Amino acid sequence: MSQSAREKIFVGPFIHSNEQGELIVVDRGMIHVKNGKISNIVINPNLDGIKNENVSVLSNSQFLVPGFIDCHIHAVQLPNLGVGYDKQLLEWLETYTFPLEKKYTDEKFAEQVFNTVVQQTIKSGTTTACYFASLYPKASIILGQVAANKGQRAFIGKISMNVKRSDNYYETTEQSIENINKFIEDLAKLNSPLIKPIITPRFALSCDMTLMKKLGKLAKEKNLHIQTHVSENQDEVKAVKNNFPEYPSYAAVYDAAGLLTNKTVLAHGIYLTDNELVLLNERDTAIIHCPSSNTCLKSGLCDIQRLKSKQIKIGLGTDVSGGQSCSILDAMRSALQVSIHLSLMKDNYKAVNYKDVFHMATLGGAAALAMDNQVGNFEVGKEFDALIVDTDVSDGLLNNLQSSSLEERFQKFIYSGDDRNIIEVYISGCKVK
Ligand code: XAN
Repeated sequence: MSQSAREKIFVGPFIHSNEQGELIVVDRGMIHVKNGKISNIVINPNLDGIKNENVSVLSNSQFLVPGFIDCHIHAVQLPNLGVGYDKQLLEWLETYTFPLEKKYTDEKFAEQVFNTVVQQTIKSGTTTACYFASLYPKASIILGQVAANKGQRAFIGKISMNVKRSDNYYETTEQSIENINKFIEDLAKLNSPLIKPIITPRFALSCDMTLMKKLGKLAKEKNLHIQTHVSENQDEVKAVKNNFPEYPSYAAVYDAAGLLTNKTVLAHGIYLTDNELVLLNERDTAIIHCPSSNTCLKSGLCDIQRLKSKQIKIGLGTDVSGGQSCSILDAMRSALQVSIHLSLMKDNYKAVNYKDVFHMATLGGAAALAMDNQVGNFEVGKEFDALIVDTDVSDGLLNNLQSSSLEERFQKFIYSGDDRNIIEVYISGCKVK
């Protein structure tokens, strides 16, 4: 790509969050992008002397927002989207999920599914995805290749599980360590600055302490991110207590393995105790809120206001296919509804609002993944990962029957918009939709 193609100026309204979670609404600004990064931001710019060829002026119905960050999505589970919600977690895994995941020894199938996942998530505005990939290293590399080819920023997690199963859907400890090392090596060969490996023990019921400790050590040696699940379902929590009676809590099991770091994201966390939250806060470990999955699998209502009050970093996840949609916009709405349901059940409970869920889907997710110095909002020096939203597309569902302010149109998009309103998607300054 030529130098001028890597230089672009966007002029128009933009909306983003700051570290405090406040919404910043700019009616007219200029964002200058050079080599994928934001090089300058001017509020109420004067365009005199600026070369037209690189300038995109947004129309009255358009505005820019930072790209969405899906902190927890199972790429391999996409074919099960929308089915299997008659069961709860542990039965759901056995009945629907593991049988599907075993099919990824078929590399053609893997490529087909992953092309769809990456395409659909980009279309829905996901500029960074934190993927649970496959138990199989080859399929996991294919996911990395597809994300790199389509220009999505992604963490790729080859799943580790060494607890013996009668269907052979596990690795021995030795295979598991060999496979994860080879996976990390092969993923690096893709040579994409957008793609990173993430250490992915499935959960404490799929891995023994020996494997978890080895994975914790590997993450430390190679300074890698870590992802897993925690306290999603009451039967799961009981089973973990049963399997690891020597540890005081579920979080303590991970801590003993060295898996709780400032680059660890734990999906769900519905049933964490106050002591566990203190531990996570001390380790600067994030919880990823997966409201759609928590509802579909009837896992429970995660109280994110409680997590916030304990200063826990919170990101948002679609958790496909526990969750029924690969759109982070849908996850934002599920988060709003779960919080409203909690407020109906509890006295003096303040539900989160559209600004809070937008923060979780952008800068909050970036902080959860310890990459808020890189992405999440519009700041000079950060990567330009952004969406152009248009609330007046001809085939869209948003009504524009009366004039509304910029923030009202933003609200409409959060509550009632969809991928048709996301007309352009940029990742590291490159247009990918
Ligand atoms: N725990 C899990 N929870 C979930 O929502 N999806 C999964 O695939 C899984 N595995 C362990």
